[in-house]
Amino acid sequence: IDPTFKPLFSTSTRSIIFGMQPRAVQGMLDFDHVCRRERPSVAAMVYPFSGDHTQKYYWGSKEILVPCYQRLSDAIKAHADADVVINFASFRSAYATTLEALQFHKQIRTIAIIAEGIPENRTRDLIFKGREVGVTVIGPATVGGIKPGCFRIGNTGGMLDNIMTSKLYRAGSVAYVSRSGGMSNELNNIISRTTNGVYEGVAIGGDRYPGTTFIDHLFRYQADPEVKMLVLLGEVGGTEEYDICDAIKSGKLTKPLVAWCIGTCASMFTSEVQFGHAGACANADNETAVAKNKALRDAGAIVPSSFDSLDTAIRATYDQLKQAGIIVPKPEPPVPSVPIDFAWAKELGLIRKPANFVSTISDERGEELLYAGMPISKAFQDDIGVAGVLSLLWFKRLLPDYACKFIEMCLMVTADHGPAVSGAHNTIVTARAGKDLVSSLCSGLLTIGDRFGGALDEAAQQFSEAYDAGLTPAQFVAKLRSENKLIMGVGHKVKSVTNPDMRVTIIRDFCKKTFPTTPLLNFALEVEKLTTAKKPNLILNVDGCIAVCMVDLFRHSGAFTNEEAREYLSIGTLNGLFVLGRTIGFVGHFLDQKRLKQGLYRHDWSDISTLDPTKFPASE
Ligand code: Q5B
Repeated sequence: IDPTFKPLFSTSTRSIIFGMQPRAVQGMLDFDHVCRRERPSVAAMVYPFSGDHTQKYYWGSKEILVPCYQRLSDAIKAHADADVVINFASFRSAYATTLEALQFHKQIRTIAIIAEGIPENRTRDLIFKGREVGVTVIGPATVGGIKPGCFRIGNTGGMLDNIMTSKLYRAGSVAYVSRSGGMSNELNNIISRTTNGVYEGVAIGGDRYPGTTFIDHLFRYQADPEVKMLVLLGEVGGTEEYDICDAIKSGKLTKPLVAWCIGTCASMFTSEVQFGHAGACANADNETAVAKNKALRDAGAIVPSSFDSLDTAIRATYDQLKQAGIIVPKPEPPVPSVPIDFAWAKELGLIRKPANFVSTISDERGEELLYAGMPISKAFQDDIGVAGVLSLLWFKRLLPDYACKFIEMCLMVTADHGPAVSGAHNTIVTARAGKDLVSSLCSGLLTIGDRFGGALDEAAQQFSEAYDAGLTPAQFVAKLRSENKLIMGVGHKVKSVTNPDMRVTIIRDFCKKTFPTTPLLNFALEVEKLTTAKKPNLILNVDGCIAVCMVDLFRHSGAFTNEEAREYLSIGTLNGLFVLGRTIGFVGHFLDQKRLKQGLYRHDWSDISTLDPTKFPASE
């Protein structure tokens, strides 16, 4: 037993994560939680492309803030208890960032480099410099490593369900080395099924020149009194395994070692095979998996006849150590509770929760945007136009062609009515006050109401109630007059019998021609005859005409039930047509004013009658 031995990782190990890797950080914190660590293993993150800030993560079911620094040096200085750097930098910048981390070798004992594809000369330089200053470099091209119950490097061990299944939340007695994350997961699984579990596992990385080699870690395990047996999962390529043979033969490695090098199938190929890892290719006979397995067996390692019997060999070795009293399994701790992310639990069908929002008109969650169930590509294939889209999003159904045409015409005729109307005027004044498009547009839109452009819904109500009640046009006019109410949808400031509104003519004639029937429009036109007889400007105006035609559409197109027709009138649908149409004009007025570089508008005094209240009291 080496009294100076200090494990690389413990329950208090803290790390600094280089790179924006929120999933890996959360994975480490989740691992900490199931290991019942007192403090998070992630002390800080470093991300050069944003200023210093904090990020929110889960700690169990609570939330915590993890600091994120722009500079690695700042993170290391601010977190003196962190002695591990997990470097997620890309293959382009991993060399430079690892060099920087190595400068802090008085504090940083371990650096894990995750990136694949770092040029070999650079890696060798890092290995040399790491050894010079006594820093353990794990990787590159690795997932890292894991010490159950203590510390997890990045994504090692996979998702939390895998961690739980392989019981990596508490320590066993078996330590392993492998090349990669996939091989490590395989060992986590095998060891958890055949022994009292993993004590520690490191994946040294798939490159030809790993920062630390199999033997470096096996020597660590040899020195660690808690490790009772060793497992090696090597592969074709490289000669690292021969160092292990030498160590066994020289008595430096005495703990039982179960070993297997994968890639024995390479001999079945007529030419040399490059397997998935950069280093997984035999450049000489002694680099083949077959040769290395034989050498390991000859040296005294326990080498099964094939990978398929690796588990049997591990189990047999473990059982012997147990029988000999070298391994005394500890009582199994209770399985820790695992908080599951809401989204994941929902996907698994484990939870349900009433939604706060219900939406039935569009859905962008799938591969393609849907408008009321219609894929956007179909909307274009079928050329449904803007009015078709409106009918899907407002009424959740595609209306017949004539109805879509009618809606499109409504948008066209209401698009603008010159700069003098109240809404356009306000848009223009707002634009000239230097405001932006949305503010200027809103200023105009907020002008829409009972008197200006917003009479459609009430007009539809008034006319349909009278018609449904069986009133004659004259009775309707008299009734509203007796109630001192204006007839909504009737009257115009400039249009009149002698100066007819072409917009109304267009809409009226189209509906009469194409709609199945237009009883409410007919009724409104009879009303118009009476009102214009009193005053020529009391015409059925654009609001009124669109409103009554829309009621005829709701009631007689066959696309709506009676109940739906009633509902659309009662919830205030029709003003939407004017709002939508006139938005086109208001945006136009905004752009016009900006193009003309019009300055701040100030109303002329001559156009304001300013009265002195002391001379002209309101009461007079
Ligand atoms: N009288 C539109 O009024 C206007 C009467 C009425 C019975 C009526 C007025 C009105 C109902 C609301 C409505 C939409 C304010 C209009 C639009 C879009 C626009 C705008 C644009 C565009 C016009 C004079 C006399 C009085 C009143 C009586 C008036 N309206 N009686 N029912 N509806 N209509 N709004 O000309 O006896 O003299 O006291 O409120 O449908 O906004 O182009 O500008 O595209 O942008 O100022 O087309 O009709 O008339 O209010 O001085 O009244 O007529 O009781 O009678 P005027 P007032 P008396 S379309």
